[in-house]
Amino acid sequence: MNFKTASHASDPRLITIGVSHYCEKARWGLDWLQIPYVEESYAPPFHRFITARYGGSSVPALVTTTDAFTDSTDILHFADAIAPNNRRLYPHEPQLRCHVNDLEAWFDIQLGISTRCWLYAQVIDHRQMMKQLWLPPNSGLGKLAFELTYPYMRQKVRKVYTVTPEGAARSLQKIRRIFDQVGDWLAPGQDYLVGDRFTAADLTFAALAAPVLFPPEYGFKLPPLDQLPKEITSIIQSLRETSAGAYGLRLYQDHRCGSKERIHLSQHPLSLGRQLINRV
Ligand SMILES: N[C@@H](CCC(=O)N[C@@H](CS)C(=O)NCC(=O)O)C(=O)O
Repeated sequence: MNFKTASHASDPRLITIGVSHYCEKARWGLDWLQIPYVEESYAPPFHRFITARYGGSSVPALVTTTDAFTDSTDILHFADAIAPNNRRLYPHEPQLRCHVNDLEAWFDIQLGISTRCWLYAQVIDHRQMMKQLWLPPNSGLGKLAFELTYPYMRQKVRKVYTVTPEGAARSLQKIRRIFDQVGDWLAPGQDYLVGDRFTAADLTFAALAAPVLFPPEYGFKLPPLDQLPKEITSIIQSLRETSAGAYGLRLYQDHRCGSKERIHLSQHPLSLGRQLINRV
């Protein structure tokens, strides 16, 4: 792969909150499918100024010269349709494709929401940790904006994502059930969830499980495990040791190309976000 240091005006823009696992799903998809793009990363709630322009609210959003996609699944489908044949994330065979779509939707709705709730419950009150997670490095004025908006955002996150001790406990139970189910689906010797190739089902599982696995290859710099409170690390460790956890980490090791090569492109001191470029 050849990564250059300049973008083309026609490259799609991927609007993200860098740490978001739904954004990681889209970013990984684009990296895997070898689609050049520029990532524009914002601390919440500033992403909304951008996503609103394209008829969306949440991130990721992918903006091309002709279209805007405001959901991670739509982004993967769009990218897949223009990607080289040997990288495709959705099989051509209708039955396999249907199975991949079902699993992706299930992970989106059940796993992604639970892992987000559980992790936020652990870290949302830790101001410094949240600054590290929400604020891209060298974001200039973003630091001041974070200080001003953090109390509001903390309340908002608690309310919108039901981040309560009970919500976190329920989420962890659900994560364990999903991990058990995925472990059962992976018969011995079977490397992937559907057929014998890496698909959007595998990618979605691993990206949305990342908040409870902390894979080193994640496409945004996560704090090292030893910086996290002990109770969190022991849960992460126990999930890593399950067969679904090991499978998620293996997918990251074997298939998460691109995350190391992405480089800073623009670091204007007044920028609230950052731009990253990935050229293939
Ligand atoms: N179904 C959406 C979910 C995306 C999502 O929940 N994004 C969260 C970040 S993890 C977000 O943007 N939250 C802030 C907001 O809604 O304004 C997708 O797959 O793209």
